[in-house]
Amino acid sequence: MKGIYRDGYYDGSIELRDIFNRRCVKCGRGDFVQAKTMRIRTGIVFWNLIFSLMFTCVKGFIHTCGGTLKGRNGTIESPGFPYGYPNGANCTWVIVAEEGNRIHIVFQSFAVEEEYDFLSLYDGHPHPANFRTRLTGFTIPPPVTSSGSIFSLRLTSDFAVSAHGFKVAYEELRSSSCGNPGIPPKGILNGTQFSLGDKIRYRCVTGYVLDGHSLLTCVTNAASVAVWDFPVPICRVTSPFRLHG
Ligand SMILES: [Ca+2]
Repeated sequence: MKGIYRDGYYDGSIELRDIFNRRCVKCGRGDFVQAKTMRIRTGIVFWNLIFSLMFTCVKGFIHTCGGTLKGRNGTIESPGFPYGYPNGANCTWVIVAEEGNRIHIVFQSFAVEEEYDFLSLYDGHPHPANFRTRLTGFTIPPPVTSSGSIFSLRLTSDFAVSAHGFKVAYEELRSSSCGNPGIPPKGILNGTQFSLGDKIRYRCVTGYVLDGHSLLTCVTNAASVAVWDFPVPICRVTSPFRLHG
């Protein structure tokens, strides 16, 4: 509150000086000092009132939710899903896996007001140092795997306009599992086993071509953790020039 008060007072002073420069060039010095004192007092009361109201409104406006989740797998839904999350949401979910395991999340639904509401992902506890990415809009994001045994999600929404929200499935990954890497838009995945040595294959629906490796193998990296040897490919629309050429 101290900072807000100071800012409010500072703005008031600037305004007074501005008014004096523009309108009171011909005022007597005594009148000006008296007027200035009165206006400063009025300004302090005014800004105090405005910022007190703002603080009260903002405090009452925030909708907190979320929690800590443990267990080998489960789902998380935004509050009110799929009928819309509340305005002023500030919800944090922290998923805690067994030591040595990772957490793999797969989005089943995603719709938040683009560029005004966000779902932030943290590779660990929800601290800025662990920030991984910020999601917004209406496209289902690809699956995400944590690097450690803790993963956090934070939903924040502004004061107006909602959307369906999100639903995400999470599961613990043992060090010998790569996890389901997901299916890109217009893609088809062949393969249901995602552990060390398993292979999966991608292709695209008619009219689209694969960009990337079609065959992925679950291998061990330098840290003895199971990972896919290549990133998930994407499907690009077939070039019209190639179709007609
Ligand atoms: Ca919103």
